[in-house]
Amino acid sequence: MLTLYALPVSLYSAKTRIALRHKRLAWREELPPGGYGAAEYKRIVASGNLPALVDDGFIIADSEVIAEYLEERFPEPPLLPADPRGRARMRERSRFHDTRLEPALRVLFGNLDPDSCDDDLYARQSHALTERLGQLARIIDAASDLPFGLGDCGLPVTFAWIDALTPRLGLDVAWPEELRRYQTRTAAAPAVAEEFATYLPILHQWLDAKEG
Ligand SMILES: N[C@@H](CCC(=O)N[C@@H](CS)C(=O)NCC(=O)O)C(=O)O
Repeated sequence: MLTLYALPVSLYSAKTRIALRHKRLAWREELPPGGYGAAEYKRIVASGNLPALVDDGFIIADSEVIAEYLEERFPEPPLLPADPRGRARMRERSRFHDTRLEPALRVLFGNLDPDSCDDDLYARQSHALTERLGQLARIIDAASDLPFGLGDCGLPVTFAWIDALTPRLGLDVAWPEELRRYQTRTAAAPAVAEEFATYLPILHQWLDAKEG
Protein backbone atom coordinates (compact mmCIF):
# COMPACT_ATOMS: atom_id res chain seq x y z
CA MET A 1 0.00 0.00 0.00
CA LEU A 2 1.10 3.58 -0.60
CA THR A 3 2.35 5.56 2.40
CA LEU A 4 2.02 9.32 2.56
CA TYR A 5 4.17 11.32 4.96
CA ALA A 6 1.96 14.27 5.70
CA LEU A 7 0.60 16.65 8.30
CA PRO A 8 -3.20 16.85 8.64
CA VAL A 9 -3.29 20.67 8.26
CA SER A 10 -0.56 21.01 5.61
CA LEU A 11 -1.83 22.63 2.44
CA TYR A 12 0.34 20.54 0.10
CA SER A 13 -0.57 17.36 1.97
CA ALA A 14 -4.24 18.18 1.25
CA LYS A 15 -3.36 18.81 -2.41
CA THR A 16 -1.75 15.36 -2.60
CA ARG A 17 -4.68 13.65 -0.85
CA ILE A 18 -6.99 15.23 -3.47
CA ALA A 19 -4.84 13.67 -6.23
CA LEU A 20 -4.91 10.29 -4.44
CA ARG A 21 -8.68 10.52 -3.97
CA HIS A 22 -9.19 11.42 -7.63
CA LYS A 23 -7.23 8.28 -8.55
CA ARG A 24 -9.38 6.31 -6.06
CA LEU A 25 -6.22 4.96 -4.45
CA ALA A 26 -5.88 3.63 -0.92
CA TRP A 27 -3.03 4.95 1.21
CA ARG A 28 -1.96 5.08 4.80
CA GLU A 29 -0.77 8.29 6.28
CA GLU A 30 2.12 8.83 8.66
CA LEU A 31 3.38 11.89 10.48
CA PRO A 32 7.05 12.67 9.74
CA PRO A 33 9.12 10.50 12.11
CA GLY A 34 10.67 12.73 14.79
CA GLY A 35 8.21 15.54 13.95
CA TYR A 36 8.08 18.48 11.54
CA GLY A 37 11.59 19.50 10.42
CA ALA A 38 13.25 16.64 12.34
CA ALA A 39 16.63 15.18 11.39
CA GLU A 40 15.04 11.73 11.71
CA TYR A 41 12.60 12.56 8.89
CA LYS A 42 15.41 14.05 6.77
CA ARG A 43 17.23 10.73 6.98
CA ILE A 44 14.24 9.27 5.07
CA VAL A 45 13.36 12.28 2.87
CA ALA A 46 16.51 14.27 2.10
CA SER A 47 14.77 17.63 1.56
CA GLY A 48 12.53 17.28 4.61
CA ASN A 49 9.62 18.20 2.34
CA LEU A 50 6.06 17.29 3.26
CA PRO A 51 4.33 15.58 1.60
CA ALA A 52 6.40 12.58 0.54
CA LEU A 53 5.16 9.31 -0.91
CA VAL A 54 6.50 5.81 -0.43
CA ASP A 55 5.50 3.23 -3.02
CA ASP A 56 6.95 -0.18 -2.22
CA GLY A 57 10.23 1.30 -0.93
CA PHE A 58 10.43 4.02 -3.62
CA ILE A 59 10.39 7.44 -1.94
CA ILE A 60 9.62 10.78 -3.60
CA ALA A 61 8.87 14.23 -2.22
CA ASP A 62 7.08 17.33 -3.58
CA SER A 63 3.35 17.34 -4.29
CA GLU A 64 3.80 18.02 -8.00
CA VAL A 65 6.32 15.21 -8.46
CA ILE A 66 4.03 12.88 -6.53
CA ALA A 67 0.99 13.83 -8.65
CA GLU A 68 2.90 13.28 -11.92
CA TYR A 69 4.23 9.95 -10.61
CA LEU A 70 0.71 8.84 -9.66
CA GLU A 71 -0.48 9.85 -13.14
CA GLU A 72 2.12 7.63 -14.81
CA ARG A 73 1.85 4.76 -12.35
CA PHE A 74 -1.98 4.73 -12.16
CA PRO A 75 -3.19 6.34 -15.42
CA GLU A 76 -6.94 5.95 -14.76
CA PRO A 77 -8.82 8.12 -14.01
CA PRO A 78 -6.46 10.68 -15.55
CA LEU A 79 -5.17 13.87 -13.94
CA LEU A 80 -3.96 15.18 -17.31
CA PRO A 81 -5.89 15.54 -20.58
CA ALA A 82 -4.87 13.44 -23.60
CA ASP A 83 -3.71 16.25 -25.89
CA PRO A 84 -0.41 18.13 -25.43
CA ARG A 85 -2.05 21.57 -25.20
CA GLY A 86 -4.55 20.43 -22.58
CA ARG A 87 -1.72 18.83 -20.60
CA ALA A 88 0.33 22.02 -20.84
CA ARG A 89 -2.63 24.13 -19.64
CA MET A 90 -3.16 21.81 -16.66
CA ARG A 91 0.52 22.01 -15.73
CA GLU A 92 0.51 25.79 -16.18
CA ARG A 93 -2.39 26.04 -13.73
CA SER A 94 -0.68 23.80 -11.21
CA ARG A 95 2.73 25.48 -11.44
CA PHE A 96 1.07 28.88 -11.08
CA HIS A 97 -0.49 27.62 -7.87
CA ASP A 98 2.77 26.24 -6.44
CA THR A 99 5.12 29.04 -7.52
CA ARG A 100 2.95 32.18 -7.54
CA LEU A 101 -0.39 32.04 -5.68
CA GLU A 102 0.46 29.88 -2.66
CA PRO A 103 3.78 31.67 -1.96
CA ALA A 104 1.83 34.96 -1.70
CA LEU A 105 -0.37 33.31 0.94
CA ARG A 106 2.52 31.57 2.73
CA VAL A 107 4.08 34.92 3.64
CA LEU A 108 1.20 35.33 6.11
CA PHE A 109 1.80 32.04 7.93
CA GLY A 110 4.52 33.55 10.14
CA ASN A 111 2.11 36.28 11.28
CA LEU A 112 -1.09 34.51 12.28
CA ASP A 113 -0.66 35.18 15.96
CA PRO A 114 -2.94 38.12 16.96
CA ASP A 115 -0.10 39.42 19.19
CA SER A 116 2.18 39.79 16.18
CA CYS A 117 -0.50 41.45 14.02
CA ASP A 118 1.22 43.31 11.16
CA ASP A 119 -1.23 45.53 9.27
CA ASP A 120 1.33 46.61 6.66
CA LEU A 121 2.08 42.99 5.84
CA TYR A 122 -1.65 42.17 5.62
CA ALA A 123 -2.17 45.11 3.22
CA ARG A 124 0.83 44.07 1.08
CA GLN A 125 -0.28 40.47 0.87
CA SER A 126 -3.91 41.46 0.17
CA HIS A 127 -2.57 43.36 -2.82
CA ALA A 128 -0.30 40.48 -3.89
CA LEU A 129 -3.11 37.93 -3.60
CA THR A 130 -5.53 40.16 -5.51
CA GLU A 131 -2.97 40.45 -8.32
CA ARG A 132 -2.34 36.69 -8.40
CA LEU A 133 -6.07 35.86 -8.36
CA GLY A 134 -6.56 38.22 -11.32
CA GLN A 135 -3.78 36.47 -13.23
CA LEU A 136 -5.17 33.06 -12.30
CA ALA A 137 -8.62 33.99 -13.60
CA ARG A 138 -7.06 34.61 -17.02
CA ILE A 139 -5.07 31.37 -16.90
CA ILE A 140 -8.21 29.38 -16.04
CA ASP A 141 -10.20 31.23 -18.68
CA ALA A 142 -7.69 30.09 -21.35
CA ALA A 143 -8.83 26.50 -20.71
CA SER A 144 -12.07 26.66 -18.73
CA ASP A 145 -13.50 23.50 -20.30
CA LEU A 146 -10.84 21.07 -19.01
CA PRO A 147 -12.10 18.19 -16.87
CA PHE A 148 -10.89 18.06 -13.25
CA GLY A 149 -7.14 17.40 -13.13
CA LEU A 150 -3.68 18.09 -11.77
CA GLY A 151 -4.08 21.87 -11.80
CA ASP A 152 -7.27 21.66 -9.73
CA CYS A 153 -5.81 19.78 -6.74
CA GLY A 154 -3.93 22.58 -4.96
CA LEU A 155 -6.02 25.62 -5.88
CA PRO A 156 -9.16 24.75 -3.88
CA VAL A 157 -7.00 24.27 -0.78
CA THR A 158 -5.28 27.63 -1.16
CA PHE A 159 -8.67 29.27 -1.83
CA ALA A 160 -9.95 27.78 1.45
CA TRP A 161 -6.96 29.25 3.31
CA ILE A 162 -7.49 32.69 1.75
CA ASP A 163 -11.17 32.60 2.69
CA ALA A 164 -10.38 31.43 6.24
CA LEU A 165 -7.73 34.11 6.79
CA THR A 166 -9.64 37.01 5.19
CA PRO A 167 -11.97 37.72 8.16
CA ARG A 168 -9.43 36.64 10.78
CA LEU A 169 -6.67 39.00 9.58
CA GLY A 170 -8.95 41.62 7.99
CA LEU A 171 -7.49 41.01 4.54
CA ASP A 172 -8.85 42.95 1.59
CA VAL A 173 -8.63 40.51 -1.31
CA ALA A 174 -10.63 41.08 -4.52
CA TRP A 175 -11.79 37.94 -6.29
CA PRO A 176 -12.77 37.97 -9.98
CA GLU A 177 -16.32 36.62 -10.23
CA GLU A 178 -15.34 33.95 -12.73
CA LEU A 179 -12.76 32.65 -10.26
CA ARG A 180 -15.45 32.33 -7.59
CA ARG A 181 -17.43 30.25 -10.11
CA TYR A 182 -14.34 28.09 -10.71
CA GLN A 183 -13.93 27.73 -6.93
CA THR A 184 -17.54 26.51 -6.58
CA ARG A 185 -17.10 24.09 -9.49
CA THR A 186 -13.88 22.52 -8.16
CA ALA A 187 -15.19 22.32 -4.58
CA ALA A 188 -17.99 20.12 -5.94
CA ALA A 189 -15.55 17.68 -7.59
CA PRO A 190 -15.81 14.41 -5.61
CA ALA A 191 -12.09 14.29 -4.69
CA VAL A 192 -12.18 17.84 -3.32
CA ALA A 193 -15.53 17.44 -1.53
CA GLU A 194 -14.26 14.23 0.15
CA GLU A 195 -11.04 15.89 1.27
CA PHE A 196 -12.77 19.06 2.46
CA ALA A 197 -15.19 17.06 4.66
CA THR A 198 -12.24 16.33 6.98
CA TYR A 199 -9.75 19.03 6.00
CA LEU A 200 -11.81 22.20 6.50
CA PRO A 201 -12.66 21.44 10.16
CA ILE A 202 -8.95 20.69 10.78
CA LEU A 203 -7.92 23.97 9.13
CA HIS A 204 -10.39 26.02 11.21
CA GLN A 205 -9.50 24.22 14.47
CA TRP A 206 -5.83 24.90 13.77
CA LEU A 207 -6.52 28.60 13.20
CA ASP A 208 -8.77 28.79 16.29
CA ALA A 209 -5.93 27.33 18.35
CA LYS A 210 -3.57 30.00 16.96
CA GLU A 211 -5.99 32.69 18.06
CA GLY A 212 -6.04 31.14 21.54
N1 LIG B 1 6.63 22.57 -3.38
C1 LIG B 1 6.44 21.72 -2.22
C2 LIG B 1 5.96 22.57 -1.07
C3 LIG B 1 5.58 21.76 0.15
C4 LIG B 1 5.81 22.48 1.42
O1 LIG B 1 6.08 23.68 1.49
N2 LIG B 1 5.75 21.74 2.50
C5 LIG B 1 6.05 22.25 3.80
C6 LIG B 1 4.97 21.79 4.76
S1 LIG B 1 3.36 22.35 4.23
C7 LIG B 1 7.37 21.66 4.24
O2 LIG B 1 7.71 20.59 3.79
N3 LIG B 1 8.12 22.32 5.09
C8 LIG B 1 9.32 21.75 5.67
C9 LIG B 1 10.54 21.85 4.85
O3 LIG B 1 10.50 22.31 3.69
O4 LIG B 1 11.59 21.46 5.38
C10 LIG B 1 5.41 20.65 -2.56
O5 LIG B 1 4.63 20.86 -3.49
O6 LIG B 1 5.42 19.58 -1.94
